[in-house]
Amino acid sequence: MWKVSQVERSKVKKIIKITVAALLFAALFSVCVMAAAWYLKASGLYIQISISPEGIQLQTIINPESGSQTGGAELTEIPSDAETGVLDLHAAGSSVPDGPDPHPDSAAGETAPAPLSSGDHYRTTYEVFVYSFADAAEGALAGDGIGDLQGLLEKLDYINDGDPETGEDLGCNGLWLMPIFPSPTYHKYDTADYCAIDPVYGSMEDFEKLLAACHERGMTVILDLALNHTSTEHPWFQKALAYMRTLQPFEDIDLAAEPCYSYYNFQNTARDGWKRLNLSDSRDPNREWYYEARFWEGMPDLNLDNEALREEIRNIVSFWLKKGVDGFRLDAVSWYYTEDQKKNMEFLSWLNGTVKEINPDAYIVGEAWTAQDSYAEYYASGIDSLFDFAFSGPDGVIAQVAKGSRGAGYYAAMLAAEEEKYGSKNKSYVNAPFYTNHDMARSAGYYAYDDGTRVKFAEGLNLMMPGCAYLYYGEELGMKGSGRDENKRAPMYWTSEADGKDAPHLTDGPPGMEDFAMKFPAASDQTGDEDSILSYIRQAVRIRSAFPAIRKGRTVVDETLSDDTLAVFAREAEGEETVFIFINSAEETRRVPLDKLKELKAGLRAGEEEIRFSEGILELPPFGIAVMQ
Ligand SMILES: [Ca+2]
Ligand SMILES: [Ca+2]
Repeated sequence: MWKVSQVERSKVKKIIKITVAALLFAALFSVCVMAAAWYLKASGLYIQISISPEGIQLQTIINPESGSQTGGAELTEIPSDAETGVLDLHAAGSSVPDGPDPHPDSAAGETAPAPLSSGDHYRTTYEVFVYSFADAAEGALAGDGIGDLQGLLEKLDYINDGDPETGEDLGCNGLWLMPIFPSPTYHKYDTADYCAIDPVYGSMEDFEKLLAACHERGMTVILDLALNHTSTEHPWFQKALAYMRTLQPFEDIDLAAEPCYSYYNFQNTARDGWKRLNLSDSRDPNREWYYEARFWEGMPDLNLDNEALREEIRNIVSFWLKKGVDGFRLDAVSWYYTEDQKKNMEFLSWLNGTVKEINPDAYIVGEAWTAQDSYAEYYASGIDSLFDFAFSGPDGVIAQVAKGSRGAGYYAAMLAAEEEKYGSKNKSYVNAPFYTNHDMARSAGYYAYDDGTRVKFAEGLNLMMPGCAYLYYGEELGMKGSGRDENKRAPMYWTSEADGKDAPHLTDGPPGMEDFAMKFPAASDQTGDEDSILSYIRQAVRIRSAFPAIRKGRTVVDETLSDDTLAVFAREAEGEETVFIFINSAEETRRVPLDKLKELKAGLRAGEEEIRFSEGILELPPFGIAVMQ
């Protein structure tokens, strides 16, 4: 029998009383919080708590519905501007102007730009992996499934048809060719001869034809130059090995006997990052030899301290510059001297001086895949550009904003902050923004369930950055490719039809590439569809070309209008008309009252809704970008 004592009964009553009181209190508290939130929202104010490495910040945000002019606290320190003062496009409390708007529903208005001078480095450059881009339709190299220079020439109109009035090309005015020199690998980052063309890609004559065709179209051509290492098949390395095989037991190295020995780093003890040499036919079987090879045994690191090697490098850059090449993309500059940034910068300064002495208009962009503060330092070497890794890849600023884990305000604040950072190292630096490259997973895989809106928006963010912006081939289609490197370098998706007119240009892709299906349609199917990713990117490149201030200007954030998901900033460049860029990263339309800007010059619509400017109100749909003046 279960018995309850008096004492226990009173205990139970007490517990019930306390529970009821606690529930009543919790309900009352919730009602108070909801009422407070409703009040703040109604008065146009949100409060957001953000936790960042700088600490916890309380941030007030404009209510997107009410459009109230409450200012937002800045996300990161934005450089102040003594000359122009704080940008303020719409003072709080000012009224909407009267009268009809001259461009009530306009998203066009940009005009065809004049070609740039060869010394103008503020471009839009297309990165091409020749192997996978286009197989020739005619000639000796046609039909082998490997892209070549002739195939690239046949498809050059796709990149730039030389007529700024047409809208059927991408409109890029720069071309970065991934390595085209003879090499035993498909990717060709291990060079066997720096002054020749890999026969799989074509002849020197093919290259000269391509270069001339690019220049006719106002495009510059930069070559990928890997100077951290060569191929083991390079004659320099082979000569060094041949010499070492002649060494008698315990014979000292005679540096004068074979200069190429000093082009590399050899030693007799094993170390991390060094590979053992196979010298089975050596006359000195008592000695083991190791050579520095940081990336892979087929890529021996060069000893860039060697004066004779520097003379060879001078001759190599001179050879290409005299041919008319416009500059170089330098591979792996942070690896030149292992963990020695000072020496890397010394070599870059020397190389920059050497190149500019031959052609002052030549352009150099370096790949230093490091933390932002580290690659920012490299600007002090004097080279024009460094790839802006902080904004790139699946975790960079661009993808974070396109995913929604950060807002457009963060993008603008990061831009202003990095411009200050790079400019403090070299006043004439040219930023090199890019979104993805041949070493990164393609962006179509970054956003689950995306219908293309986020892929477009992200590339729009890339192409609205100042400097020389880079576009990796196939990203304008939303091509897929991730995992192993070969997948990131898949055949350009010209057409899905095996017998279509673009079919002869289809390549087979690198050996070892996995079989996978594309997510978005081929180039032939996206052409003519005004809502396609390709059409969006063609438009973005055109806007970039039409407004020099977008490319050359510095970013000045309007802190009154900007908030977490709305970026409003000016681009100001000397001698160019200032433009104002509006970016909405929110999932709802923003209505921005403006009384100082009169014209919607261009718009990038990632979704279905149009961008409108009417009666002093800019209507910016989700993931929309507007350019105003
Ligand atoms: Ca071919
Ligand atoms: Ca090295």
